[in-house]
Amino acid sequence: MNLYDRIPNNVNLSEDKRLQRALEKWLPNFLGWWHDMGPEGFQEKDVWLRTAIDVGSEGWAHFDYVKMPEYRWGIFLEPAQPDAKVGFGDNYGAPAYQEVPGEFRNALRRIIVTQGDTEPASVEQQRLLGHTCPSLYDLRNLFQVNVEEGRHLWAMVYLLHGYFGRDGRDEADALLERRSGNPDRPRILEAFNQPCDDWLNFYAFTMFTDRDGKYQLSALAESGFEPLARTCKFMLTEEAHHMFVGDTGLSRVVKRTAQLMKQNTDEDVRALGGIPLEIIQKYINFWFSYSLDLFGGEISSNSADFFAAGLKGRFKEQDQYQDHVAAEGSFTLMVVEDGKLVPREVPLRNALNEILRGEYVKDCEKGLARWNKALADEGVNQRLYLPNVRFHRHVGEYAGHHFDLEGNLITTEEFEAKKFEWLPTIEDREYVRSLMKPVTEPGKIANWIAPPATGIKGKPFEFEYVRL
Ligand code: BYC
Repeated sequence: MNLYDRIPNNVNLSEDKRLQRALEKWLPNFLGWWHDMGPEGFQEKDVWLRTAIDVGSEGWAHFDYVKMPEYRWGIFLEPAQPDAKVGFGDNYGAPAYQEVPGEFRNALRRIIVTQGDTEPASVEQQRLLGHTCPSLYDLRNLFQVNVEEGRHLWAMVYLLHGYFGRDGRDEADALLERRSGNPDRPRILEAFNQPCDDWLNFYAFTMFTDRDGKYQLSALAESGFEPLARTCKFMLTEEAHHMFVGDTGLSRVVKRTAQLMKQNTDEDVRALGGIPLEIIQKYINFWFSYSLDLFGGEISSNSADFFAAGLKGRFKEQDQYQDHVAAEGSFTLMVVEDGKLVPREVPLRNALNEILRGEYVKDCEKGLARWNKALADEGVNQRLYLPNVRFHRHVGEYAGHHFDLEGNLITTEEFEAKKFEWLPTIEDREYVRSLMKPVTEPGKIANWIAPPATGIKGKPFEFEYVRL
């Protein structure tokens, strides 16, 4: 563990001078990007942050006040497994790849670049949120998420520099050049070009979009390219907190709305400064559907190729499956043919995006159950739900068609007539934004959200998580 190197790492960076020099050259570019595109207005403030210092399950993180630009972004991989094997696909059982196999080079680089691109993108999307935080606790959580996305970028850049030579270095540079939402040089995946400019968006993003991260990273943690697998395994440790922020954040908004609904049953919670359940539902519809797109097409030869090559597995490939070759078998999904939804059987390997998406949906449903419990606990009868997976899709079989919230195929006219009931309107967004007034006194909380059940790492909610 080289914790006090310029780039903290557990990969013996100081023994690989070429790589060390390359990464040290990239470091000031990263800091320049962080300065320009990281959280605006808080760079000089002390934030009570968790920093990764090890990879063990116990005591891997250290908590203290840090100014974000001084955060120790490090490169941490889970320890190598002796005799690691390719765990699935056509090369199942062969020794794991320690170097990039020539025939898979492009595919692997593309996966790593796509993963890497999401990390700075999310920081860019969230860069103005600090100005409207509902509490110091939430402000700190935002910054925690941001610095760790920065570290996840480092993780992918390490792989690009360490294993892909010249074109890897070029790709690492390009990761700092694309910009979320910029029409000329957008981020690669569409969810990462959507604005995330209020805290309801932030919680929905960390609930739904970060959760795609969990599933993609889990699939890559199975990879036969061992450096990628080891990197992703450790990234997943940090990712859990990001989803916690989203899940509990939405739960707290729902709880507060329910409390306000009870205060005055006849009245729209708007009159009391709350966020109506209808608007929360529209934000769920929006971010859930965009996040579903992140799994790629339902029928995908890319996913079949990635699996065959042993690069990207299924969720919990080793624990959940017996047959790791999956060369036979099929999967039935609904497709649109001649204006109708009909079942189609496709080879299992071509349906792996859809299978991963299915795991993700099950996980999201648990979040919905928690929020609905918050409603029930407050004695409110209304419930929140996930729209059908076909609703509002831009990638895959359902893109180019319209579906209602139950997944029925509808016409463009029918969709246009209903979309304001299903997705956030400009007025909804403006209303939510109008509530976003910063609350920065320790222990205080904005009116539209309930306080958290507990603070962070044993500290109370009243703790001064950010010194302003
Ligand atoms: N947007 O065979 P297809 C995270 C493209 S989030 C735009 O259907 P494939 C995080 C695709 O590139 C996790 N384009 O899909 C969260 C292909 O292009 P070509 C990020 C898209 O390739 C919050 C074509 O459509 N990690 O970590 O099997 C904060 C056909 O592709 C999209 C990863 O994504 C889209 N949504 O799967 C911070 C893992 N979807 O070949 C971080 C790495 C597809 O026609 N990425 N296309 O030019 C992958 O494994 C795959 O690239 C995807 C797509 C799962 C994204």
